[in-house]
Amino acid sequence: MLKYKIVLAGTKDVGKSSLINRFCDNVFHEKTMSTIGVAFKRKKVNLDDDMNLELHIWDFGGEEKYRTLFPSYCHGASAALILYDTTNKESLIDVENWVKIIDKNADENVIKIIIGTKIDLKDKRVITFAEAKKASQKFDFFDDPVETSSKTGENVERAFLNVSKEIINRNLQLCKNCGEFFVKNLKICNYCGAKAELEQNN
Ligand SMILES: Nc1nc2c(ncn2[C@@H]2O[C@H](COP(=O)(O)OP(=O)(O)OP(=O)(O)O)[C@@H](O)[C@H]2O)c(=O)[nH]1
Ligand SMILES: [Mg+2]
Repeated sequence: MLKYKIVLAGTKDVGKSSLINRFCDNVFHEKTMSTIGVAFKRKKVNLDDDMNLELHIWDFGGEEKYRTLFPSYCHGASAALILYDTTNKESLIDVENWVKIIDKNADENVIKIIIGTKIDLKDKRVITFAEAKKASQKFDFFDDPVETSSKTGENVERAFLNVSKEIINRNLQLCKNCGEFFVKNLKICNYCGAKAELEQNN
């Protein structure tokens, strides 16, 4: 089973741990404890074509004092999910700070994706999809923002599936000889030994 590391970032209380809990355990709590330092969960994801992978999901306390931990955990991450809270303007402004840390510390081809949270709180919404999309274009995020609710579960799975598919896109290649997926960097299919053909988008 292929294993990929992903990290979640975002302002305190933006809903990082809640998103992970909904995705991994299908639960939601109105009251949560702030994450102290770092937390970790794994989750198997099944994609089309019998493609399975395991996500190793790292969660960080958004409190200022824990931010110093974040850079060292960026190393080796295939994707970084940066969250903003659709009911909190500052959380979208803070996205830039997280992007800077990720750009400085993560691998060059890390997938950055922006995720809005708490869309069930419709009356409290202060950030439109268009505003978030602007940020996503400015900071070179992969794809449009995905707006989620960990309370109702809306779009939570979609957010992680989008990321998983892109991880596969960037890291694996379909062997034209035997039809298996192999790790692109190997440049040779580790199932049948065929030499990899260069992909057009590379
Ligand atoms: N209504 C609603 N509340 C949410 C949602 N997601 C999170 N919350 C609430 O927001 C609060 C903070 O959620 P957490 O998941 O602990 O936030 P966090 O980003 O992990 O916070 P730190 O660990 O302190 O950085 C909790 O009271 C959650 O119940 C959501 O989708 N809808
Ligand atoms: Mg947390």
